[in-house]
Amino acid sequence: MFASASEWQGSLLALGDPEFDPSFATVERIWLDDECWLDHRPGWLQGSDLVMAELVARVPWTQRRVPMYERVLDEPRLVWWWSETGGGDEAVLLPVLQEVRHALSRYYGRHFDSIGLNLYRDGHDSVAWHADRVRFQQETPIIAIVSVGAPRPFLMRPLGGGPSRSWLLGQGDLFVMGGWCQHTWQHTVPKIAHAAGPRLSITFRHGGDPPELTDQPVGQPRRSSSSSAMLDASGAGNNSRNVNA
Ligand SMILES: O=C(O)CCC(=O)C(=O)O
Repeated sequence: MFASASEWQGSLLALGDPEFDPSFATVERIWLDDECWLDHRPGWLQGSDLVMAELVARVPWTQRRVPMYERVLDEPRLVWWWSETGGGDEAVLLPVLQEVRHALSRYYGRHFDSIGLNLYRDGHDSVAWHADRVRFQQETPIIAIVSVGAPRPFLMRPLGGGPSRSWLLGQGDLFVMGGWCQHTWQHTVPKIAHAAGPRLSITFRHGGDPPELTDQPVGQPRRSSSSSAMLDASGAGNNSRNVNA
């Protein structure tokens, strides 16, 4: 099993002091439909292999167990979670991740207050189709993911049917889901036959509960009269990249 930083054979080219572009100037906004958007910037976090190696080595990874088909099985990935309001030892996190969190808060106008880590050790590790439970607390949550390590396919599909869309995420890529994504779309990191190496996703959320033990089925999309105002206030309702920057 992949267990220590020394086993991580990242590209030497990607090693170096971690840094990122806090202006988000080169982020591309992709509209999945009228209400759901993504922000994507390949290679946004530089020095990502160093971040990967450090996190793998210092995080006290948790193996959660999930009830499945009348049995209790290991969840197919390792996780760890920190939040501003309690939970997780901040000393474990690298300073650059807190800098990323603050930069995301400034740019998106939301107070990102938690950082969740998912470690996919090899192609057997995965996360099933789901939408984040934070949708039960917020209408238009923004979830930002910085991926490090070997790229893995990340798929999204509309709730209720339709073709899925796929991105390869790893090596410092930034991927942000906003608008109604958590209500009307699902996402997954599927198992693959041959992973080039481990991948770690660093997820930034605001105002939610700790991550759920199991991925829950997506409920009906919710709508309210305040949705437009919320979208506008977050910068999610228009194409401007500079709102709250
Ligand atoms: O690893 C990823 O990119 C996805 C993680 C995810 O879906 C989650 O934390 O809910």
